[in-house]
Amino acid sequence: MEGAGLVGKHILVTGGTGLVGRAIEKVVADGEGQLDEEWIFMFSRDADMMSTTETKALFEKHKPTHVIHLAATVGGLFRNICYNLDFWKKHTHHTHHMHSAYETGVQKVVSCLSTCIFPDKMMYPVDESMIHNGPPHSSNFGYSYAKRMIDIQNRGYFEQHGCRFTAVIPTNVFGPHDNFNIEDGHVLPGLIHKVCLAKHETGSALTVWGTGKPRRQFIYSLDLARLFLWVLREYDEVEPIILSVGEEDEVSIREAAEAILEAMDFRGELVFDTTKADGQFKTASNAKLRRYLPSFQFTPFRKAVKETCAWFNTNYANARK
Ligand code: GFB
Repeated sequence: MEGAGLVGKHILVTGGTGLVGRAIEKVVADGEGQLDEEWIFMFSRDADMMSTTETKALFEKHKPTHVIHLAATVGGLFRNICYNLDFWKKHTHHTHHMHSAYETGVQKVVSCLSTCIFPDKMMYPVDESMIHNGPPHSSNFGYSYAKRMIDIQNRGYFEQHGCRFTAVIPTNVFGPHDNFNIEDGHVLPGLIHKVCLAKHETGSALTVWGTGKPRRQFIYSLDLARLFLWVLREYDEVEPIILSVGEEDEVSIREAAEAILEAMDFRGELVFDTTKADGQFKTASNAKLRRYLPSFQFTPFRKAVKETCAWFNTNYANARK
């Protein structure tokens, strides 16, 4: 949103066309942007954020005062298992934005981590103080170790240069514009796509990978987007913050699959393929978030699943899948 003569913040959103970037764009367009903010949503074709030269040129071109860094290579459990080395390599090069931000005097950078970076076999729930307390789950060690280094750099840029760079740690995000690819994507979009295909085959079942027992704190991308705006404007710590629904709202993979069956009006049976991995335990505490925002309202899970299924049905032809 640009108000004549009022623009004070130039906010660059890298990875602006992904799941979270699109959600931020929507909440800003729906009225949550402020008059003194100009938002720039970057396409991946605008710059390769793994290149120092291209990142520097991007910052020189847009001269942002604030940055939300979402550009990343992401995938569900099964993609992480297959490509740990690639995830590590890509994400260790995904920190050039911080140096360019420092060099060009950016006032604030918010980078995006994920709860899967927490050490495996911890006391649950995990909280922000535990990120570096032990090795991550073996399924995604590449992504996890690389992402942890963003937190190290945030602390370093603050201590050596006084920069206000921070990071958020969302739990499992889902919503419109997700990657609905069955092999590579996360569980909810993957199952939604599978149901969509199964609906066209009579007598077909929905195959859920693993036992269905792991539990996840799913966060709707539009809720996360609203929290990103709050972090950008008001959260002043360099220490990261977990952005999640409460532990009481954690659901099992079986319950998540049932919510999709209901939303897609699919009557087929649920079948569990227990030859496939279950992944990690990662129940996270949102106590810190609640201390700041005690009355923030999350969209009820089933409502958010319904909206996501409706979006996928409507946008099937062009959805990432
Ligand atoms: O979303 P997801 O792939 O990632 O969920 P994680 C995996 C869980 O869902 C496991 C079960 O318990 C799977 O056994 N599952 C059931 C399925 N059916 C399916 C299906 O069709 N597709 C998928 N993908 N899973 C990721 C990390 O962990 O969390 C990433 O690996 C990332 O790095 C993400 O950070 C947030 O929640 O297990």
